[in-house]
Amino acid sequence: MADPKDLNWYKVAELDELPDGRVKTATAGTVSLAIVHLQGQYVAMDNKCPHQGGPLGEGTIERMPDGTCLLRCPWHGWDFDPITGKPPGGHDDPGQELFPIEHREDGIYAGVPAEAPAARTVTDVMAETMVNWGVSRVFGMVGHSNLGLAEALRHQEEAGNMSFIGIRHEGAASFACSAYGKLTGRPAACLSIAGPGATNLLTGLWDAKVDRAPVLALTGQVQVQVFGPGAFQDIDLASAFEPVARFSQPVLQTSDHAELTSLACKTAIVERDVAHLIFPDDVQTLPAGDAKAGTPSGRLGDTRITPSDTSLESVLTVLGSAKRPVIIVGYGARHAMDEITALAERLKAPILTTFKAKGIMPDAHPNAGGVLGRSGTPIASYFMNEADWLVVFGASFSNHTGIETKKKIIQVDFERMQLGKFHPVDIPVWGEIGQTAKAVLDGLPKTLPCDDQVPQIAERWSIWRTEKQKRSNEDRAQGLNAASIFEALSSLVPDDAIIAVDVGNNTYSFGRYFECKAQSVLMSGYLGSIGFAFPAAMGAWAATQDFEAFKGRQVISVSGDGGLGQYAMEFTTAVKYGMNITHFLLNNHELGKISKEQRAGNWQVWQTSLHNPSFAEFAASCGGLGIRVESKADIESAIKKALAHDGPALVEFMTDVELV
Ligand SMILES: Cc1ncc(C[n+]2csc(CCOP(=O)(O)OP(=O)(O)O)c2C)c(N)n1
Ligand code: FES
Ligand SMILES: [Mg+2]
Repeated sequence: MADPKDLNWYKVAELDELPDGRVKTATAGTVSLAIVHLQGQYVAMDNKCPHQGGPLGEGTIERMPDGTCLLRCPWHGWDFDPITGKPPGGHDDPGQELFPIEHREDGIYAGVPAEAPAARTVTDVMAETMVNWGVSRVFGMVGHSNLGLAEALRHQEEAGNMSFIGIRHEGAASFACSAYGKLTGRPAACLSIAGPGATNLLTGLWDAKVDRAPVLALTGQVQVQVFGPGAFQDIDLASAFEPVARFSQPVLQTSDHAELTSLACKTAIVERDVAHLIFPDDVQTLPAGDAKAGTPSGRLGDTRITPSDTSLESVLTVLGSAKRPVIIVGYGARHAMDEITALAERLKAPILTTFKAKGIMPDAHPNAGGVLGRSGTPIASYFMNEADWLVVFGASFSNHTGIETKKKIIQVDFERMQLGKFHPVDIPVWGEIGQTAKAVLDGLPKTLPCDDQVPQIAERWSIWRTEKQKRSNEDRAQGLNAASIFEALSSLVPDDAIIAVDVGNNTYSFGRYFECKAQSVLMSGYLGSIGFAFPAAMGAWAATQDFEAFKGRQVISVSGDGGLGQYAMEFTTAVKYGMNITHFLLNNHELGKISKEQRAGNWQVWQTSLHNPSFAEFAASCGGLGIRVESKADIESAIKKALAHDGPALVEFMTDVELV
């Protein structure tokens, strides 16, 4: 045995804690020990049973008919001599490793050798590579089949390169990553175990995929040698993730670990899609020696591509003679609004947005025509109907937006597959959106024949604001109306807040009534998943910590009671990590949108009522601020108080299901 002076000593039991004839588990540094107390003697032995790693400290000491005692493993009953740690029966098996014990005045101590510095593993190389590619945030749950990888992520967190958020449901991790990617264009990673942890990730990953957000999914897996025959938590992850992940590969002993990770990160960033790595348990801790980590250097090109001269000519010819051109922007245009706004000002034309792009054009701008479509305003639909040409930047022509396909259309997009996606357009233009808008503006003739539509925009807003005011005064004595809530939020939410919305009538109302200044709006667009808002706000909050450009921006989420019910426990995650998120809940005790659909479709209203807790009390019991609002007079003060609260807050508005 080593010289006691070279050992690290840890207290493993109080003097009177462990009755004679008993065993318990104790941790000395990072070494797990079984501490035996038998016939006045203490023994410390390696806690891990050599069979399958069962915890001997949770076993039992049994007295045999011949008077000898045996320590029995709790899992499958292997026996050990409690004093020597050897198996009974004179095997030459060396038995369990023993560690020296000291009886001191204040307790029983065990001495364990000082830890050797951790050897660099393949997952260390992979985590370093992720960091080099800008992955600095991981949401997930650590567990049995990802502990080696988790250790590598922990090393990166300790070095200040990465931050980890432990969620309550893996679905929240992938939604948070999706929102993080939608907001920043950069991937965060979500971590899960094999089997159920991995399958829980799928909804949020689909959300990211269909809305073109980069995400890195890291799933644990069973050991390589039990792949396939249906071992515990062994599901075919490659097949389960195949349709959602643009890149999905198992990490094997023989893989080029740095390059595999670089390709995963590159796919997520360039394709704006899901990349997935599967980590078998036994591969995660393989030694990597001094293998170099991968980097993005020389692997990414400039994205500012300009359209061809021919495409530009066609656009300029049209706009040189259009009478009432109208610009429509989708979320893909969000980084090009300076150029597009300049073009709109020159054309004296309105800019309408899709719902997903709500907020990328401030509603107060003289050229802003608001949101088009089902969650939109009559202003936007008026201008679209009156237009002779629609100039569409970075929109995907969803049914929800309903861009009128009978109109003459110029469509500009960075992605060739997006051009004429659902139907032909008159002029498809392939180019980066900002570059294209600028080139069009620069090429326009000095005088243009188009109408000045700007005064009409102001008139239309005035008509709509009068209508909103009327709705905000409605009261059936059955709860608050949505118009008055969003009227108050429009004036009180900070100009540059990040707002994650959900799905349902609450979200339609947000689209119609909330007037954006410079807020960023995040939503589950094409997937349209209820439950998105709160975990998305966690993702947005993480972005405010990770990126200079988002620092200090207030994070808000809005949902209905159905939506919040799906991920409500994540409120505890927000409290644990001190996330400054303010959630506004429209509680109508109903899947309101579905009842409305049942009525509209001449169905019976069936199974849409909800039995809720007091969400305000729930928020408070989680350790946050919770406020319940029942009267219109209290709306503003509740919003102000919640926004001023430093930490997670929830305002529960008791709303009228009909007044949406
Ligand atoms: C994951 C998921 N399940 C079901 C739906 C269908 N769905 C759309 S809106 C909605 C009702 C949402 O209710 P609530 O959050 O209370 O919003 P409200 O319409 O009452 O404002 C449901 C169930 C969905 N979009 N996503
Ligand atoms: S793990 Fe100890 S007997 Fe199986
Ligand atoms: Mg509801």
